[in-house]
Order: sequence, then structure tokens, then C-alpha cells
Amino acid sequence: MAAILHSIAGSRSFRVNWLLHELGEPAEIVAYAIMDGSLQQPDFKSKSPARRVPALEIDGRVMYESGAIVQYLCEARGGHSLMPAVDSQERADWLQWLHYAETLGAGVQNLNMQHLFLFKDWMKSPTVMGIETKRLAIALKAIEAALTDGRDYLLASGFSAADVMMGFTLDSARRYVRFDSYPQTAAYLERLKSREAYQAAEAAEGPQQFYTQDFYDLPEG
Ligand SMILES: N[C@@H](CCC(=O)N[C@@H](CS)C(=O)NCC(=O)O)C(=O)O
Repeated sequence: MAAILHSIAGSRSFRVNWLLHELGEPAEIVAYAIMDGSLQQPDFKSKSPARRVPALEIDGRVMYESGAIVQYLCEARGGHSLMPAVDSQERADWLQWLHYAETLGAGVQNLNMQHLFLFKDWMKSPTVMGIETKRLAIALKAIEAALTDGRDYLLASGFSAADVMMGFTLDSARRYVRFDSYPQTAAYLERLKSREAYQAAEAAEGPQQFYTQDFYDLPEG
């Protein structure tokens, strides 16, 4: 039986959607919307206590934290090269990148709140927007630095689930930080988006629901 992925198109649930495609085990997608109250339905609340996506029904349980789901799937499934062995030199790096994606993800989430969801100008804080943009730009430097030795992916050994966690995050971060100063990161993101499984996952969930602009500038002043 296929896993059931509770998802909003273009949200962190894309990480799980994409990983399941990389594993050749695509999920059945149950779609929600960010602002229509669907995350507050009682049935969903029982699956995700914070009322957020992703939530994944798999192997007789429900999981609701994207990094944990990605790590669980890598460990529970065999026959793939998405995770270095526990005793590998790269294992600590893999774990760090897997979870560093949420350092970026939190920054993007704060900026989404300011730019997209606090829809009246008086609700927004230009100070918070400026600080969060700067913090995101700083956090992105670690990705650029990791890629400057000419490697194609976060780990020298090749593509892994850490790239799956990071790919969605970078595709959101580029809405707020121009990637002109991050050329390796920009090329890396394009490399990730050209993967067959990435594109299949995108097609499965439909158009992203968050952004109506390619880039969001800081308010003037
Ligand atoms: N750390 C969690 C964060 C989950 C999360 O915040 N998801 C967002 C979408 S990207 C959400 O469901 N937001 C709905 C809300 O905040 O009401 C994870 O990585 O799974």
C-alpha cells in the first residue's frame, strides 16, 4: 500500500514527496491549502499536532517532522545510496546538512510570514524583514562554501538525501536572497531541479501555492 503524504504544494512536504520518488515509492498525496483552514480539520489535527505539513502515513504510523521522515525513510529502506553508512566519514556531515536545511527553513518561514501572510503593510515589520533576510544570507554562505571545491552535491561522494532536504529550501530562499553572490549554490539548485525524481514529485503535487513573484525585495525606507 502506498504511503499517504499530507501536503501543501511548494511546502516542506516537497522534501518527503521528492525523497519517496527517489526511492521509487511515490506517495498518495492528500492536498491542503495554507490559508483555507484545511490544516485545522479535526482529522488532520490527529495526524499532525502542530497542524503542519508534511505528515506521512507510512509503515503503520504517522510521522510529522520532515527531517525525521527523510532520515527514517533512508534508514528503513535499503538498496539506495541516499545515506552514507553509519561508520562512514561522511555520516556526520550528512546528518548536519540534513538538519541544517531547517536553519534555512526557519528563516524562509519568517520571511514568508512577513512578505506573504501579513498582508497589510501595517502588519509587517521592515526591521524584522531586514534582519531575517540578512540572517538567511549568512546561513546560505555555508552551502556556497561547501560547493566551492567543485563538488556537485553537499557530500563529496555524490547525491544524497541531504540534497533532498536542501533543494526545496533553496528554491524558497532564492525568493528573498539574490543568488548572484552564490554562483555555486545557484548551479547546484538547477542541478537538483533537473533530476527526474524532482520533476516527477513536482508534477505529482501540482503548482506551488506560496509565491506570486519570482523575487521579493525588502520594503523601501
Ligand atoms: N520543522 C517542521 C516544520 C513544518 C512546517 O512548519 N510546515 C509548514 C509548511 S512549510 C506548515 O505546515 N505551515 C502551516 C502553518 O504554519 O500554519 C518540518 O520540517 O516538518
